[in-house]
Amino acid sequence: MCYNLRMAFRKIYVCGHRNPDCDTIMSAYALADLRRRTGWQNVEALCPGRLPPRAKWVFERFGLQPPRSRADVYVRVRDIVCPEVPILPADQPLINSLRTLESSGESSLPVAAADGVFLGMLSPAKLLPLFIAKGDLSIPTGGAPLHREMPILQSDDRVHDVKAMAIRNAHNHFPVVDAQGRLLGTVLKRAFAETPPFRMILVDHNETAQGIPGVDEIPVIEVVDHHRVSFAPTAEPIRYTADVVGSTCTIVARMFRGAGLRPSKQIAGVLLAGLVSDTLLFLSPTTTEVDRTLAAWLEKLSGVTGKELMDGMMSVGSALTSLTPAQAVDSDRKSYAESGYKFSLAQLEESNFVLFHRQLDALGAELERVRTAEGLDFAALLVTDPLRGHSELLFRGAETVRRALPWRVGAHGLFNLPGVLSRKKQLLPEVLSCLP
Ligand SMILES: [Mn+2]
Repeated sequence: MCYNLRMAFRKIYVCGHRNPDCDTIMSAYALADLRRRTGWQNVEALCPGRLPPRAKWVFERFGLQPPRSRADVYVRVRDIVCPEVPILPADQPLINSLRTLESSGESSLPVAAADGVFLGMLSPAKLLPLFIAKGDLSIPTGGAPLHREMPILQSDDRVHDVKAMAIRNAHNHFPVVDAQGRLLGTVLKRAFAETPPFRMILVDHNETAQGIPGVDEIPVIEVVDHHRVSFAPTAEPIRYTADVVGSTCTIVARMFRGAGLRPSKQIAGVLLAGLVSDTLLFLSPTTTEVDRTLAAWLEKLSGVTGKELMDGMMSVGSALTSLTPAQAVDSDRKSYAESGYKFSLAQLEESNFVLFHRQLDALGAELERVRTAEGLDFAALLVTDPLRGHSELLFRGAETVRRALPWRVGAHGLFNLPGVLSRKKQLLPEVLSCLP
């Protein structure tokens, strides 16, 4: 009857940025493996949102189970249920329940029916009239007067939403039930004041605004990244591994080496896939010698070439054919707030620009919709052809920024960006320099 009492205590999530790309997912997956191999427990890589088709292809290629997709990591009431507080079965003789209550040191304990449904709390004060009338403690616990005056929490409630109420409430513990009214256990009032039982490792990003929703509720213990630093000061020391290299997978591969460990054949393949996808098979100007050196090492360990993985990923239905315009714009979109401007830059890799030009109206309308819905000054979509090494930019919003952009407008009213492959290293700096 007492199911789900073992809570996931101190789970460590490894998670990349929202709208995940291959580098973010592969680096999270491989880093979780590295941490487990170096003795950490309860480490789990997450995919923030939907697994993109190209990432799915990589996991299938190596016969691996992809990381679990999660929409958010908000801390829920079920996560802070205290496993030490017993649940009293309704059919147990009252005298036994009173003994449990006494040895627990609690002022009251929850009672559940045989089907798990919460009946009420057993507390000595409520029992006094019963003692006086009968003095019979052989009745079942469920037959005794129970009380239900305290708030009953739902297991799915966000801790954030019920915290203030719980702390102000006169009761010291709260029963937690699921959607069917079944008792999961008890949350102690003090649990609301404690740090949640999870920890977070961020990969391929360090700005919580770009992270999985809820990431700011969980203490970050480590960051592995190759982006600009915008991380808030921390209360305690954390591990921070960053470098100016072409992919986060490169850094994770180097961490394996640094620990004196070799990734397995499959993990090496996963790392290689993330590395070539982020460096666009070494064509991106973000590529460094370190990326090439580690790619060669990963090729040896995995028995596949980077080219083979890149071809495989590119052969999987492009975003423009397999997704709606809304999904395509959202699949790899990052939001920024700079110099009083709020904006969003999306990027797609596509080697067939005809597909792009055919959907211009729909994609433009989607950018406009996102811009209005999120109160942005402008929103743009960079479509990059990694094979030919250039990009085109679709821009909606702030006319002053648009006019300041350094590129020529070509056919279809799109900006032509020859040689531009990297949003981070080429597009973003130009955009930032255009903000008045
Ligand atoms: Mn990356």
